[in-house]
Amino acid sequence: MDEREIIDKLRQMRDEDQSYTDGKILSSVSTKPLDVAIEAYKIFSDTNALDIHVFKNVERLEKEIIEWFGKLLKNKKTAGYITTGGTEANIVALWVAKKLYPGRRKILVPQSAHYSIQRAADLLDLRIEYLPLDRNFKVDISELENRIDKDTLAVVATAGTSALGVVDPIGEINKLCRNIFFHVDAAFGGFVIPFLNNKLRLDFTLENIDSITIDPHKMGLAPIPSGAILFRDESYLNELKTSPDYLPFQTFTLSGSRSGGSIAATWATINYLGMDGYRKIVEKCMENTEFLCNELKKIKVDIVVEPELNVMGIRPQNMENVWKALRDMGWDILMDTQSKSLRIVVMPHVTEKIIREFVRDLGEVI
Ligand code: 0PR
Repeated sequence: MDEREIIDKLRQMRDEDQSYTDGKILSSVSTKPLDVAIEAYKIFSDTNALDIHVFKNVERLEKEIIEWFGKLLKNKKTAGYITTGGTEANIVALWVAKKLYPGRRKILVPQSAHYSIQRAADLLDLRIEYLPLDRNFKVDISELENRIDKDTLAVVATAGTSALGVVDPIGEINKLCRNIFFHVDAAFGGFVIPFLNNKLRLDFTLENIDSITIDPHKMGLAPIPSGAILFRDESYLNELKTSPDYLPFQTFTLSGSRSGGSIAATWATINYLGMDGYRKIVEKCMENTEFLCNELKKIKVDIVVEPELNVMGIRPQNMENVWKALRDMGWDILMDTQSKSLRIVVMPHVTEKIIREFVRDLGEVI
């Protein structure tokens, strides 16, 4: 095939699938990346972040991203790296936990946690105890307190659950986690909570938080793949250091080769938007979430819990049939069997106009 044929073929295939700009993608946690990020990716597409002796500037860009997160999380000592996403970040967090507390095996995990935690436990031979949720779908804090014992290695909380966008009570959990590893999976909420002007808190001033997962490729709006694992300081990463015989440097990442393109694209996105840019985007998404809630109330569709972030679960009657009919109309929407609800993520591409169209279609279907 020649170049033209290849590009035409791929263009046609891409166009057959949905795009964020046609607006019907309501369940995805990703969105269309910025042009500047795509350009940044191209410039660094031939680089490998593992080869820091060759690509010193990739290391520098990554360091600047981590420093930026340090500002976001109010801790200059923040250390970490860019992963392939939330799954890798969660695995790495629990891997470090295991190194820090050898001999302990139990991890306490809310039932609402992302399935990557279970995979991490499986890989690391840890024993998960699932914690029940309260009526707001947050972890039952008294149950958590009762279950902590000498074998407890780590506690996991989620800041923006995958199904409902619920934020576990991080501040209260923080108080219970002295001498226990405390990991917060803020894969989704990490780029939302710091920009809300309310009482939700997510930063290292909560003194027992050891690590936080935040994904630039979700509400950070960076292209996939880009996740981040962020630790309180450098000492955590030292637990993972290894010196392969043939490499002139030490490495601590779980993946070997890593895309320098992803790092450049993430750097471009955070620098283009800046803290103020993210604040404006989050404000708009929250405004649209509220608008959607109000429109849903008008057609008497139940909302599972009042959304704290730009994610919500809805429970129309005859949910499964409604879901199928919406899908037939081209709406991408996911059904969560645990909370028995349909998930809507109000990403930046889900505009007020799209919300009106969606609610009109939903009303018709009902
Ligand atoms: N932690 C949380 C809280 C998550 O929601 C996710 C992703 C992860 C970790 C894992 O992140 P990676 O996928 O980057 O490894 N969960 C997404 C979600 O449940 C996955 C997804 C993506 C689901 C697109 C649907 C979809 O359309 O929202």
